[in-house]
Amino acid sequence: MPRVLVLNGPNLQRLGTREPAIYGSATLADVERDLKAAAPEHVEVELRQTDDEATLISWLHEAVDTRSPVIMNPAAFTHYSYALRDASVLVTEAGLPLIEVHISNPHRREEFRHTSVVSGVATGVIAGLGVEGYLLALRYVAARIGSIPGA
Ligand code: CA2
Repeated sequence: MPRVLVLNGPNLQRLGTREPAIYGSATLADVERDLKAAAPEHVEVELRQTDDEATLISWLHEAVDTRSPVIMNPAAFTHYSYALRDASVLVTEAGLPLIEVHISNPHRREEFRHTSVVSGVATGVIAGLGVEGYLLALRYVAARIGSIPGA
């Protein structure tokens, strides 16, 4: 069964516990539940979170090796991790979609958040639509999963 990896970067396990004006009140467990409920029967969704850059990179390598499309909120790594960007290129160059998701709109926030080193190599970017962005990304990926060789 094709599997979509939903990868989340540092501090996102705290979602729903503080800064609700920016990130809303849903937790990552809520996001996981909603994604699994929204996924078509033939599509598996696996949500993961890590605070560790190396682990996030290894999950992108795993996505390449297992032909898994990726939805990723790289959190603060977005703004400076060239290693994450390089690993993201491996995903998209393998012909797999990688959708970058941000719950908030980084462009409305501090200057340092205006740069994403991932966006330039992502398939697409969804930002500022709250946790619904994950669902929109899944809708996009699920609609195309049948035409991704090996997925
Ligand atoms: O808007 C997003 O989804 C971000 O990727 C979230 C990151 C931030 O560094 C990016 O600039 C934009 C922050 C994740 C921290 O998540 C928390 C959520 C709620 C409470 C505490 C942390």
